Order: sequence, then structure tokens, then C-alpha cells
Amino acid sequence: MNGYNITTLNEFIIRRQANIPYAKGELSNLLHHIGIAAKVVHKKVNKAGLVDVLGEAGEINVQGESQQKLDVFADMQFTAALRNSGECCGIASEENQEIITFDDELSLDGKYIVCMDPLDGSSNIDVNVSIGTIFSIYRRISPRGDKAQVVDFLQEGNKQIAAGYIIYGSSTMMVYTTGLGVNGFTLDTGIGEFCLSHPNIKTPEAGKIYSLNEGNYNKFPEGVKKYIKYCQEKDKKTNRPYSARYIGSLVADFHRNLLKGGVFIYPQTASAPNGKLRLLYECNPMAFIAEQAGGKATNGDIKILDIKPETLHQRVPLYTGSKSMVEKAEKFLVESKK
Ligand code: P6P
Repeated sequence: MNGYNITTLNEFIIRRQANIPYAKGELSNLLHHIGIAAKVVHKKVNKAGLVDVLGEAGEINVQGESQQKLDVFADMQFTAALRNSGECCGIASEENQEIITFDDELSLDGKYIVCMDPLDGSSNIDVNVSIGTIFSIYRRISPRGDKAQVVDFLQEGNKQIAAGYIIYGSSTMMVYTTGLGVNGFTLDTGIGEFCLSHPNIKTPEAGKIYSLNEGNYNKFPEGVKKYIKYCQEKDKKTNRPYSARYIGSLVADFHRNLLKGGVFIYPQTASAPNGKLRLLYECNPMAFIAEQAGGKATNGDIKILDIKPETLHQRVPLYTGSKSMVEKAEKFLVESKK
């Protein structure tokens, strides 16, 4: 703590490192570099309306989606920061079909790999809606000194060492966990530091917000349709139905529900049996955070963190948020299958 009664992200990381036996500072250094890239991307996102970064970069990413210029910029910034840290030997990014391996000597000896969505929700950039960066950190499996292998990235989510997101919204926040709870840091642009603003976040056991794209209603499983109707019924205690909130930006929808309580669902549909969201760099990091905050995250059946990934860009259905709300939705799914 400095004289101004502020705990910066770096102070927090270093203090927490002291609590982790045998921690030699590699993870701290990696998180520090992620923080640097977050500040650089914040600056660009914040000016998106002014500087010529709107509009498409003309490229198509592995999702078959046109890449917005900020997507490309964010991917480059986080890739550079992770390479510069010397702690990371490779990354899997939404923006690249294959893994990226870092071949310099320092990075080859790196202990960690990172899965990331450098700018999630980028279709919202041009309309000034909150967007985000999502990251997930694992210890590598392949021998240090060798190039990173795909096997390093196909680990269950319960093997994550750390996970977090940066939300570029009315303020820019970094929220992350290393398995010792969830903490949120707000960027103070006056001093250029992420400052601890949301210590030890716990998501409410129950909430009043349900969040999913009801435009897909006709394609939803019967159980999801029944859960939506349940949310719309009058609640006996408050005599009012739940509120429907859906921004269409995972980080923004997840963050609101994390703080206020609620459930976010991106279910399987007839046309997309595995839903839309990616296991490695969207669902696993969010699931780690949700569970660390006392919430829950499943694919409607099993815990997201227990799913063994088969491919880098694998999709899974996602039901996450307040524990009792996720379990209620799961109950409707089970009953509809009977
Ligand atoms: P839909 C953004 O493209 C994204 O990947 C997530 O951020 C968001 O939750 C989801 O897709 C929105 O998808 O089909 O509702 O527009």
C-alpha cells in the first residue's frame, strides 16, 4: 500500500506471490505484461471513434468473421506482450487458426502457455458497446526448451493456473483469479495504473437477471425454452419477473452478472449443437472465474472445467453465473429430456 491508500495491480501481484510457495515471480511477470498490453489496447479502444481503427481489416479470422482493425491490433499487442515477458512459450488465439510458438531462447524456456480472445465482442466496436479481452494461463506439458506443442493447449480447464478478462467499458477493468479468489482492478488513467477496486468478488447465490439471445428461441432446447418462461413468471417474493439483459458481448454480460447476480446462457441449438462460444479462450477462463467467485459454469450437464478439449477452437454450450440459477436451468433441461 502506498501513501495514497491505493493498491496497484503490480503491488497486488507481488504481494500475492509471497503467499504462493516456491513462486519465483514468473506468473507475476506474465500477469504484469498482460496488464501492460491491456493499457495499450485501452488507449486504442478508447479512441476508436476518433482514429481510423473502425471498420474491417479486410481479413477473415478462423471463425469466418471479418476482422475489425482493433481485433488485429489487440491480437498483436497481447502477442507482443506475452513474447516480451519471456515466461510464455506459446499462445492459442481466437484470431489464429494454429498455435503461435515463440522461438527465442527465453520464451522457449517459458513455463506457461496462454489461450486468449484478444478482443471479444468486436462486432460491437462501431456502436460503442463494451468489449473485452479474455485470457487463460496453463503450465506447459511439453519439455521446457522445446517449442510449445498443441498438447500444451488441450488441457482441462481445471488445470488453469490463472484466468481473467479486461473489460473496455465505461471504465476499463481487469478481473482475474489465480485460484485464490477473484479480484477486480480499475484503470486510473490519471496515474496509468490498474488499482484494486473490487477485492475478493463473490457472485450472489441468486439473482434476477437472465441473459441469452432470445432471437434464437425457436432453436433452443425445450428445457431452455421452459427456463425462459419460468424467468418471465411473476416471482412470488418480489411479485415481478426477472429482467432480461443481453448485450451480445460475453465479457460485458458476464461481468454484470458476476457483480449483480444472474445467469448467462449460450445454449446448444438445432443448427449449432455445441453452441457458439469457444472452450479454450472464452468458456474455460470465465468458468474458472465464476467458480472462484462462488458461482457455477456448466455445458448444461457437466462442469466446463472438467471438459477435455479435443481441438483448439472447439465450441461448447455455456450456462454460467449464480449457482442456484444455473442449477434451476439445468433442472429444466433434465426434466425436458424425461
Ligand atoms: P450472438 C461476440 O461475437 C460473442 O463471441 C460473445 O462475445 C457474445 O456473447 C456472443 O458472441 C453473442 O452471440 O449469437 O448472440 O450474437
